[in-house]
This record gives sequence, C-alpha cells and structure tokens, in this order.
Amino acid sequence: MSDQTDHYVPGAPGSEPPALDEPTEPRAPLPPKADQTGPDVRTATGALANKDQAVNAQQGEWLTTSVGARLRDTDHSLKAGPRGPTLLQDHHLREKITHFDHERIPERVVHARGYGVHGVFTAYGNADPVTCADFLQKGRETPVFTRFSTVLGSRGSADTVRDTRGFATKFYTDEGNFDLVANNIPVFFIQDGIKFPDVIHAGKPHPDREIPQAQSAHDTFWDFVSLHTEAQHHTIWNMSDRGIPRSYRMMEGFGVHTFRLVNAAGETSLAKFHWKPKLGVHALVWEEAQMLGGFDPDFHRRDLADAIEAGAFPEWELGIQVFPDTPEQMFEGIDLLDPTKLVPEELAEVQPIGLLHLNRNPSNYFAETEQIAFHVGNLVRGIDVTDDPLLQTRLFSYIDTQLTRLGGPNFNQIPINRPHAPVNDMFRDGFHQDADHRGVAPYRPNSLDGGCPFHAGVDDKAFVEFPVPLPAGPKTREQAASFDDHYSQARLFWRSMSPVEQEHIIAAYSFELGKCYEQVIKQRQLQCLANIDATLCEKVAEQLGLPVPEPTEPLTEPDPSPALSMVGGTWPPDGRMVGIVVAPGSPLEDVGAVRSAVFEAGMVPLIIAPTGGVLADGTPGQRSYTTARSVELDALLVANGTDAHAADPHVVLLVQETFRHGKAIGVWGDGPSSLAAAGVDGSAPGVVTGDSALDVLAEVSTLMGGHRVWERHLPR
Ligand code: HDE
Repeated sequence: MSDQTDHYVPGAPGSEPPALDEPTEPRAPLPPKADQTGPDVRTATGALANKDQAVNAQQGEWLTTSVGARLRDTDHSLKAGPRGPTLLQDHHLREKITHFDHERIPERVVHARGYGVHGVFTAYGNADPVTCADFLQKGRETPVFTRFSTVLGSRGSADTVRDTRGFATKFYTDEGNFDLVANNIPVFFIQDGIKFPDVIHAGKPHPDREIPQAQSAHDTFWDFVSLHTEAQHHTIWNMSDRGIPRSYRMMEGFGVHTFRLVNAAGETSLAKFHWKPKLGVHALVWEEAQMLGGFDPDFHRRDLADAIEAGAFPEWELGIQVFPDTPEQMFEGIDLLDPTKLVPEELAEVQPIGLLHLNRNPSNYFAETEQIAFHVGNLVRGIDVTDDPLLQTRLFSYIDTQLTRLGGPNFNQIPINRPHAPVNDMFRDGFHQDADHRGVAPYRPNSLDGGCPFHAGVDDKAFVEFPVPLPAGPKTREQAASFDDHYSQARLFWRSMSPVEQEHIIAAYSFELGKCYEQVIKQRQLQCLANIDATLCEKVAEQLGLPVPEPTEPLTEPDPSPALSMVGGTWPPDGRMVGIVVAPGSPLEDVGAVRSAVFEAGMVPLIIAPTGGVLADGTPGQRSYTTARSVELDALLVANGTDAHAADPHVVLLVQETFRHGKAIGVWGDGPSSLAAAGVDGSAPGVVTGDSALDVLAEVSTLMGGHRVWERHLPR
C-alpha cells in the first residue's frame, strides 16, 4: 500500500502536484515539419506564394476545456488512487471522449469523396447582353470555393477510380451565393430525377457484401444501364478517358442542364455552363489509375493541394452556350430540357465570360470541404432554372440531404456556407442556431419592428422568378417523345474520338463487363453497344467471348464533334512531374542544370536516387529506386552515369512502366543502357536520346505539351 501522504493535497504545506514530464511553458507555434511542406516549384504564375504553414498551427497558449478552463493534465483520467477506478466526476474525461465519439457526421450520400479549395472568379463583362447577374459585370471579382469529387465511393475511397467527377463552385457574390453544381461529364444517366435513387443504388456496392467500393465494374451497375438505355450516353463517357482524369486541374466542368438567363431589359435566353481548364483536358491510362488506387489513393487531392501550395494556381474559363428561348426549347433538333443530350460546340460556340483562379487550400478539411453545402437552387438575379425534370428534382434534394448531413436547418450559418452578402431572414431557432437574432417580430407583416425587413423590388435587386408561360397539358407521369432517342449522341461521342481514345473505350467496356458474373447482363450491354457502333460492339464481344448481336435501332450518321476529343493540341506544363534517375556516378552539374530548367518551365523535378538522402552537392533525393513509380510522373529522364544501375529491377520497372503508359522518356550520356535493360527501343516514338542533358529535356518538354506520346501502342 502506498502512503496516502504521497499524494498532492492542495494547500497542504510541502504538498506538490505530481511532476509532469512535458514542458509547461507556452511557446510560439512550431514551424512545419520538413515532410509537411509541398514540393518546391517555381512557375510563371507565382512562386512559392502561400507556403507559410505556421498559420495552420494550433494557436493560443494554454490547453483548455470547451468552455475555456485551463487544463493541467489531459493525459490521465481522474482516479481513486493511481491504480484505482476512474471517477464519474471527471468532467474533462467525459467531455473529451464524448466529443470524440461524435466527431463523424454522415458522409454525402453521393460525392462523398472530395477536395475543395478557395479562389476568385473574375468576370470579363461580356455576358451583359444575356444576363444581369451582378457578379458577371466587367472586372467584378468574386470569392469562390470549389469542391471536386468522385460520385460513387465512400469518403475514404481512392481518387483515381473510373467514375464521373463533381465540380461544384460556390460564388460568394454581393447579391447572395450562387452555386454552380457541375460534373466533368456534360450529360447525365437519367432524364427524370425520380430515378436518381435507382441509378445510385445500382452503382453503389452490392447491398449484401458491400463490394465493390467506388467501382462501376459490377453486375448491378451494368444491369441498370443496359436495361435503362437512356444511361448509355453518360456511360460511354465514363468508359472513355474522361472517367479517369489525370488531375482535377485538367478537367472540364459542365452545368449539364439548360438554365434560363435574364438580362437587364427582362429578355431571356437559354444557356449551358462550361468550365474550360487552361491546362487542357487530360487523363490517366487505366493501368495507372488502377495502380494509383494502391500506390497513392489521394493522388488527385495531393496533386491539387501541392500545385496550389507551390503557386501553380489552376485556372478555368467559365463559358456559356447561348440558345434562343423559344417555346419549344429545342436547338438544332436537340431537346434542351433533356439532360442526356449535349449541344456540340461546333453548333453553338462556348463563349468565355470569366476566369476561375483557385489559389488557397483549406486550413481545415472538415470545417470547409466537408461542411460546405451546395444547392442548385442558390441562384442570383439574372440566372434562373428551366423545366428540365432532372434539375427540378435536384432543387429539393440538396437542402433535404443537408438537413440530415449537417444536423439541422441552420447549416448556412457554418462559416464556409455563409454568404458574403448581408442576411436578413426570418428563420429562427433550430439545432445549431448560432445567430443572436434581435427584434421581437420575426414575421411579416409586422408593426412592432417598424415593419422591417421590407420586400425588395426589382429596382432594389430582388431575385424574381421569371414568369415563363407554362405549357398546357394534363397532369401525367409521362415524358416527352423528344426524350426517346437514347443512342444517337452516344454514337456521336464514339465517332468524335481519335483511334487511341476509341481503343481505350473498347478496353474499358471489356474490363468492366469482364468483371460481371451474369452472362445475360453482358449480352444485354452488347446489344446496347450494337446500337451505338458495330466495331465497338464487335471488339468488346471478342474480348468477352460472346456473339455479336445485330442492332435493334436504326444507326444515325451524326457529324463528329472534334471538341469532344482530348487528343491534339499543345498545353502548358504547369505542375507536371518529371522524374530524374541519377546514380552516384552521375555528373551533378548536368543534373543540377536539368533540375533548374524543369523548375523554370513551371514543372516539378523529382530526383530518383539509389537510396534516400542527399546527393553530393546537397540536392535532395526525393525518391529512392524502391519508392519511385511511373504513376506519379509525367515524364522520365535518365542521367549519364547510371550505367552500373541500369539493370536494377526497380529502374527496369520504372522505364518499362513509363514507356507502357505512353510518357516521354529522355536519356543522355550512358542513360541508354537503362533503355536496353528494360527492353525499350531507343528509337521508339517519344524516346529521346542525346549527349546534351538540356537538349534532351527540351525535346521531352515539347512531347509533354501533347500530354502523352499517342503514337505508342497502348495495350489493353
Ligand atoms: Fe447531385 N447530389 N443530384 N448531381 N451533385 C448531391 O447533395 C442529386 C446531379 C452534384 O461537392 C447531393 O449535398 C439528385 C447532376 C455534385 O458537395 C444530393 C440528382 C449533377 C455534388 C444530390 C442529382 C450533380 C452533388 C449529395 C438527380 C451535375 C457534390 C450531397 C435529380 C450537374 C456537391 C449533397 C459537393 C451532390 C442529389 C444529379 C452534381 C443527394 C437527386 C445532374 C457535384 O442532394
């Protein structure tokens, strides 16, 4: 038994509290650890602009309870003696554990996995003829928060799965929040929102075993889309390279629905919103996407966060396609209310109206990215909705889901959701009410609060729903005959792809259907492919070992839309990753010169050395032969002096994978021995050899402008 007098008795002479091991003097926030900083990048757009991470450290001197009492010890619960039972009166223990127990909130029912960042939108001012939206006035700068996401996976799922991507932007305008809740695919699976639970239940994991996670390669998904043929257009986009983006920075965004714009004279137009990335639209190859699921499940999130931290701020132009607001709401035979149809850019030009510039990572993921609540009904003066039946359902779904997810009706008071415009509503009380409302009359009309607040008129910039005449007709559960065509635009998409993109689509269908167990589902989907294109159907059927069905629908002859292809063009290299393989014998002047040139071009060099540590000249080796893989690189360089290591199995794998994934490879000096060891032909397309390191880099950079070396055969 221990002597009771050993214990601390407050006020008793000579009695001291037990000694604590840790320092108790407060100090300034610690500098970030080396491995918390992003890669060093210099770019034309702004160098190392926001690298000060100390501001993200916890602030304040003393640890306290949630009501501000300073705490002396948060490591030991209050017990009856050092080895005795814990006392119920330990309020801090209960508060700490209880708060922890409630840290999680329900994840989003769809789009659970995402990453959001802050930025600014600057209007070009040329949208005045069609909309009076205040934030689109010339030169107007509006703060924004954009959240990118996958659709099917849970919050902890991998980034690079084959899926649609969300691209939702909240504009904190002077006239209230405007949310453009978009996707990276311009059409949707269904035409009527009532089917949303069906398509999502089919795409989510099977309910019995809850597998597979974040995938469409399973029976229930293909069962639904093959039975529900209006999904075929969206599905072929998923099976294309659009389903596996290289980066969130390299994706287009689409508002999908047709919106109604209203100008200052009260005239209306119909319009579709587009986001066009300055870096071009680029994809992974499927093998990379699969490998990244294990190698770096956070690949897209890391890519965006690192680029922003390094000053390589991604940018998109907001563009609109404008159509006359006719009673039919049709354009060139396309029903503008059908969300499974796009309007080819060749028929209606996308006119840029402003620039999105994303420049700041969130300081707290949960507070901002997780708690942001988008809503398609958050509209501003000058932008209104149409009768698209998908959009109509979305108008009530978002607030409904947020009531549960964010725990009550006051989620717009959460800082990330708060408008920057003044709020003067009459909503009161409810869970998580943070406001201390004044006045006694939260109702209208009132005299007790002087009649305040008043209705705004049109001249006071009120949002007024446009009084569109309603089409006459009986109450019905039907849809228009103009929604009946399910294949012509899937065929338009297929015919607009380059040969290598078509090859990828065939491979994707073959993979996904090959993962299904039910033959009948594979056969039914082959029937759908026969209605899209005979070659597509034949090649997939061959892979599945199944007979080729005849089409059951007449095949149309749509003109291809070149704007739908991702191949072609030259794009800026900002934030692209260049691996440089070195060995102890590599001349470091060359390596240093190449590394600097990569920096200067706005790209990120990654030195790959036999082991970790620094090179003789102090250059950090960011990857070792064991940790480097092609999947995180856009191009590979092999330096002179690596001959002795050419047959290292990791170097061989690195060269082979980089080659197979269609990326540029440059070698100088004795670097070609690495090519030989990997069985890569030094004269193959996209393989650059030479004596001068800088000349090799220059050629490799030119190749990277086209994203990949498309001439190389990419195996299925
Ligand atoms: Fe959504 N969608 N959606 N959706 N959606 C949600 O709202 C819904 C649709 C989109 O980063 C949910 O707060 C229905 C089309 C994005 O927080 C939910 C229908 C498009 C995001 C919901 C659609 C989208 C969501 C889940 C068919 C592209 C993520 C969590 C009528 C134009 C936003 C939440 C973020 C999220 C419902 C169809 C885009 C359940 C009912 C079409 C980018 O309310």
